[in-house]
Amino acid sequence: MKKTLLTLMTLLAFSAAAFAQPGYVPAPENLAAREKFKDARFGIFIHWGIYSMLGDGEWVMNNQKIPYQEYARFAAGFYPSKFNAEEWVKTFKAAGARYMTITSRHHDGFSMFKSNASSYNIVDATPFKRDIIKELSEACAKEDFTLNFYYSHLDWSRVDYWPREHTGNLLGRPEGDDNSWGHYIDFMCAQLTELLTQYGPIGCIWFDGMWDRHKGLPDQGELWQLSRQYALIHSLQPACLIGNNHHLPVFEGEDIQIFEKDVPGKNTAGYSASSKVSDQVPLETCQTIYHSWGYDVNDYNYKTPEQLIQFLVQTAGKGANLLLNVGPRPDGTLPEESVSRLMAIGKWLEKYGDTIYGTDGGCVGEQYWGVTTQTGKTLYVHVLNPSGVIFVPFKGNKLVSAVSFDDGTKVPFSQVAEGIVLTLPARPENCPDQIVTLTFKNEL
Ligand code: FHN
Repeated sequence: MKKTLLTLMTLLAFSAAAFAQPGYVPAPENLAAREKFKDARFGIFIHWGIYSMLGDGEWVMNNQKIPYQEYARFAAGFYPSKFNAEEWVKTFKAAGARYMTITSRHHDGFSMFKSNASSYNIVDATPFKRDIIKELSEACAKEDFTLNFYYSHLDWSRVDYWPREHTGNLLGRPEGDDNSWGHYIDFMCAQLTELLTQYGPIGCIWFDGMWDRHKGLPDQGELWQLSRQYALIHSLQPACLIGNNHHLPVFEGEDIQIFEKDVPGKNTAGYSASSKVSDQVPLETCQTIYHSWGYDVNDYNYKTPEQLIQFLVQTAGKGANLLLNVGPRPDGTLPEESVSRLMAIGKWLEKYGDTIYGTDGGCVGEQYWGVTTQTGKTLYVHVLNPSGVIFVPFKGNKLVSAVSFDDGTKVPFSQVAEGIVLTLPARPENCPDQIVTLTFKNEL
């Protein structure tokens, strides 16, 4: 049994390398984009589609078993009268984010952009008739803000999404035929071409949903023809990063690695059981602001601003970006509960951003008291759990100074063979992260 599992895992690791974009060599502009991405550390995720009208999250179609033809009728009632792309982008900038990733098409199959590959899109199928992706691309360009697209591999509306496997089986779709799958892949390639030619430079294509078919089987990349999709994206925009939330180790051809609801290396949410943390590409963790991704009127599980700030720090401590999700209302507004949390993060980043943006995950791994980030000769000690005296297990470089990041006052320390002992000053009230700046003699 153990042997079979091992063989499967070896096959999986092999296939990951073999079936995505074999021999992929990132272009110089792609490598530069990776650096920019890594330095950004914080982005906003947007899950928005016609499902927002039902206020029950983005899986409502599948969960409530809404027949696909009936679901499609919702499009005719979608009119986000208060949508304002510039306001959104300004809000995200004020939150301290450096990019946004929006669902151009989620699993329900509805395209939030003008598409010639399918009339089931926001311009052709709704009375709103405005291409919100176009408006966002213009607002992002104006504000010098990076725009990324989430793109679902999984589709609950199309008949050519066939054969079906784990989800979308109870939505009344007829069976496809032998040509269906190839047709579906052609359709996705046509849409990816549109996304990469209609909206200027795009920071990243963020795939999701591949886990719906043949999850865990070694030929998964081949089944999805990732090599074709990845080569297409990289040929249309060499600087565009590819990420794929397949919950597996990174595939050759991917430029970032994605984790869901967990910092890299952890698996509390259950999506990362098979994800091996890559040391080759930048990392990103996506997280919700409440439980759901899409707008959900019954979701009161809002994380506090302190929890969100601590999560941002924890992801940075693991050398990863945080992609924090907001689910806009059907009228195009961002829920106040979300905006107030974004503003709290923005205020915090305004003061403490130097310890997050442009840093690497610290060489001192996660400790009982918190995490570290670093740049040059500086190690930022982020004390997330209130402590009086802490031990930082770091050797081999002489500590020159230890100061409180808040006001530059000296923090008493002693350096011994095994590491550094810091006596922390009194912790300010409601402080999510007490930061001590350690400066060493040599580069870390
Ligand atoms: O099924 C989706 C879900 O709706 C959401 O888009 C998240 C975001 O990471 N990803 C999927 C589950 O892995």
